[in-house]
Amino acid sequence: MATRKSSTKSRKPVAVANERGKGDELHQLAGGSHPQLTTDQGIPVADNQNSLRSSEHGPTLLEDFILREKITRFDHERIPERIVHARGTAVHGYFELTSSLEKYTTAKLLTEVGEKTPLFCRFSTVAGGAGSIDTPRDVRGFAVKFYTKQGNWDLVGNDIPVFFIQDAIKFPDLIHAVKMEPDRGFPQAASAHDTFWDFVSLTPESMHMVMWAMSDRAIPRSLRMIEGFGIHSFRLIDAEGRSTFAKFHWRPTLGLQSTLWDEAVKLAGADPDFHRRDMFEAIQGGNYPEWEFAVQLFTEQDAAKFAFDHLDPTKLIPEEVVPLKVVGRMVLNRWPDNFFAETEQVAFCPANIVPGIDFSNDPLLQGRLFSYLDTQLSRLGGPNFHQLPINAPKCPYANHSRDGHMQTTVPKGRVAYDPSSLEENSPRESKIGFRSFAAQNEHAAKGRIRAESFADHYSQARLFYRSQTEYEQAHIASALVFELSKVETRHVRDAVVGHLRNIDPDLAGRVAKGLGMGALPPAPRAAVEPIDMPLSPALQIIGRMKATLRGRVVGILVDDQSDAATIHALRKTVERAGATVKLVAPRLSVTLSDGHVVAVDGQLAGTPSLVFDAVALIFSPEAGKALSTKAEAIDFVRDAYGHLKAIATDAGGEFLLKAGNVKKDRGVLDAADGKAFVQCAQTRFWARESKIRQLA
Ligand code: HDE
Repeated sequence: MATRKSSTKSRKPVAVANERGKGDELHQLAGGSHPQLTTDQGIPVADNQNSLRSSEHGPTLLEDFILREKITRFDHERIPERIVHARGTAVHGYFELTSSLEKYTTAKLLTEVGEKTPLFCRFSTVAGGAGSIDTPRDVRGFAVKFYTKQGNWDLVGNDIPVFFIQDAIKFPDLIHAVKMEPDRGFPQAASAHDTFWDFVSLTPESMHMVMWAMSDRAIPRSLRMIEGFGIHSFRLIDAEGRSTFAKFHWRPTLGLQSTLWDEAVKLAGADPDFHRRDMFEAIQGGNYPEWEFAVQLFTEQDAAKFAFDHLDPTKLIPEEVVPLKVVGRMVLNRWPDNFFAETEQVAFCPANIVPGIDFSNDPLLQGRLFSYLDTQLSRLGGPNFHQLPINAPKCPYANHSRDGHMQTTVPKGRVAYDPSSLEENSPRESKIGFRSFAAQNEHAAKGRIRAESFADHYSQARLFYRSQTEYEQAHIASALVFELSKVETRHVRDAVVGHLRNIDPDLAGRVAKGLGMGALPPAPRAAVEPIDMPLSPALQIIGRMKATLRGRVVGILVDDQSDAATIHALRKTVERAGATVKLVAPRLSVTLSDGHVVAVDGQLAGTPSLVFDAVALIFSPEAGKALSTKAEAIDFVRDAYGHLKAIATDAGGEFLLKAGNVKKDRGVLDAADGKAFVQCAQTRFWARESKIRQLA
């Protein structure tokens, strides 16, 4: 294998290779001490600039094994992308247990307080391809591979606690419906099209998840500000083999935060890698994101009293019914060295569990237990992908499986079977090994069955909608109007609005009005009459935002002669609050009022206010006047205002406020009062929105 070292010191400019350039000449020019460049067979390469040709103007020779090897390797650089969750961002970190669950489980990572378990966490969107944008309206995958002492545990969850379907057999249909339509190949990474809404309108079990997908949960501000859920009920198994059901939750210490739809749409153009870059910068800057790990624990008897079936993955257990018990934390603190080797080649699988944890009979989970290994066999090219460093357990592992594509170890000895007596060190089963919970089988007829207890499709959709703040309800209604306005087929729009009538008549009315429908379409007959459950404010985002600026980014727009003292003071106050400051200017360097030439972080046209959580405008009156005629400067302030962000300004900035038609409110304040600005920047000015935007 070729080894590569990057030397960062004293790099001299590399000469451009001319047609006669030789590798060793270039090597000398580049300086430093570099390992010998070789082929994959270890053969030293003398010229990596020119292919072997029969003469100066003659054809290239087939004999050029160096060229052929290099191009062949290049041709095969891509592996099939994931059929879902193709676009992902992953980080290394650790899990630390803070409270033991030994009463419930023998899984060591959940019983040894203070123990740090290394892990790899991959966040993803679901519908788009690997190169798609980071900010579509979509569910986010939240997959964690814990490298425990008892083998790998993969908790492969999402940022939404329920799912669209109840049975794995519907997954290919759901995904075919949401992905690009097969005849036209669009839209990419978007649910706003006919086939998705056609499918969900004919699948009422999806209605609860549809509410979540239309809410601001589906357009997060940062991957550091999303929750994670294992969704399904799992079992914890104690030393006596007794089982307690568990739902797993991740809660971000930065609090929840989302973007507005208009912001998400514009971010897609301003920075298609917005979430990946945000995570990268946070990790590189030492601002390690953290999540609490919590469980909801309940018994079979508790479950019998719920108003729903906990094995139905379209249902959640409200925190108000079964509280969350925080037992640990996850810290992400190391960016992968190589995107392909780690983020792309990592293979998560819900079937990877450790002794002390077991599955439930959730029919969606049961299907998933098959799918992941199956898809990974073809995505990673054979059965030995567990040997890749990112997938391999960090505890010893040994068995009698052998051979296959890409066997990278060299097994020794004659025994590859069990039982055997020929070798003393052949792996054997052990008492502490994995045991399944001895669940009693129901003595019932086999069949393609959907349990009666799965039939209520609307009560929890109603619970979700009605538990939101008025602002979030307006966003859900507006998202539905946006999505359905892109649906060309009338009867599909009608069918969806019909379902909304069963969820909440007010919501149905708002959406129908937004779509310009005359009379409301008929509501379908519900298999089970929906009930009004006690509201669950824990389902909101606004209610779960934290009054903090920690981990956020504030943009200060400046120009030549901007007041250095104001910028300095503002920066200090904002940084003290745990946020990052970035300077933006029409050019990459400006001369401030104190004569200092400052290199800024972003050029105005390429750094809109979308990428910040709050902004400040600090200009001389002359610069303010000049900028107030420039579209990119006007957009900067208008978008910040339109996205309900705090804006601090000095006298020069007032010109731009005027040009952006910004009406003063509590969120528009004097840059001299840094403390007040920091206070305001911790939230968004929700009440502003209905004054400036058409909402459903
Ligand atoms: Fe997945 N899912 N899924 N899924 N899923 C995959 O596995 C599948 C479901 C989730 O970062 C695939 O290696 C079926 C629910 C995440 O690499 C595939 C069903 C939840 C990731 C697959 C579901 C998830 C995947 C594609 C219905 C939340 C990305 C590539 C029964 C609890 C993991 C791969 C990563 C990936 C199948 C439903 C989460 C095809 C059949 C519900 C986070 O195997």
